[in-house]
Amino acid sequence: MQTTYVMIKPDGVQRGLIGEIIGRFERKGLQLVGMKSIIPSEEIAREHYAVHSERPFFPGLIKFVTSGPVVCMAWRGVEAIKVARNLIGSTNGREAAPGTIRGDFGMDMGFNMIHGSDAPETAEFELNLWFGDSLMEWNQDSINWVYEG
Ligand code: DAT
Ligand code: MG
Repeated sequence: MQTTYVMIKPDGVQRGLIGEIIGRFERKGLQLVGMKSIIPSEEIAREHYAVHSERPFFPGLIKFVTSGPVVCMAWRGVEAIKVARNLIGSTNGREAAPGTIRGDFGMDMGFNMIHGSDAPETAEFELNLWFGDSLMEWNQDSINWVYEG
C-alpha cells in the first residue's frame, strides 16, 4: 500500500469542485486517511513547492496557493501515487486527457485545481509537511470488494 498527498488548490475550491474531485478518489476505491481545509501560510507553500523555487513562475505559484482555502487529503491504496496522478491528468488542462480531473475541468497550466505527489519520496515529504503524524489508521470494510486478493 502507498499513501499519497492530494490537495485541491484555491481555484478548485473557488469553482465549487470540492465534491466532484473528492468523489472521483472515493469512487476509484482509494481510502481517505487524512483531510482538512486550511488557508496555507507562505512558509508551508514555499516548502511544498521548494523544488520549483528557482523557476520564473514560483512567486505567482506561491501567491496563488496561499490566496484562499485548499483541501489537503491523504489517500491510500495499492500504487496510490500513480493512481492519483492518473486521475489528476497532465499539468496543462488544455492538454490533459478527457476523463481526468484536469482534462475535464481545466483550461490552464497554473490554475490546474489539484496537486498530487509524484514519487514515494515526495509523498512522504508532503504528507509529513501537511499532516505531520496525524493520519488516520482505520479499517474500510469495502476494501474487500476493491481488491480481489
Ligand atoms: P504537477 O502539478 O503536474 O506535478 P509540476 O510539479 O511540474 O506539475 O508544477 C507544479 C505546479 O506549478 C503546477 O501544478 C502548475 C505550476 N506550473 C508548473 N509549470 C508551470 C509553468 N511553466 N508556468 C506556470 N505555472 C507552472
Ligand atoms: Mg508536481
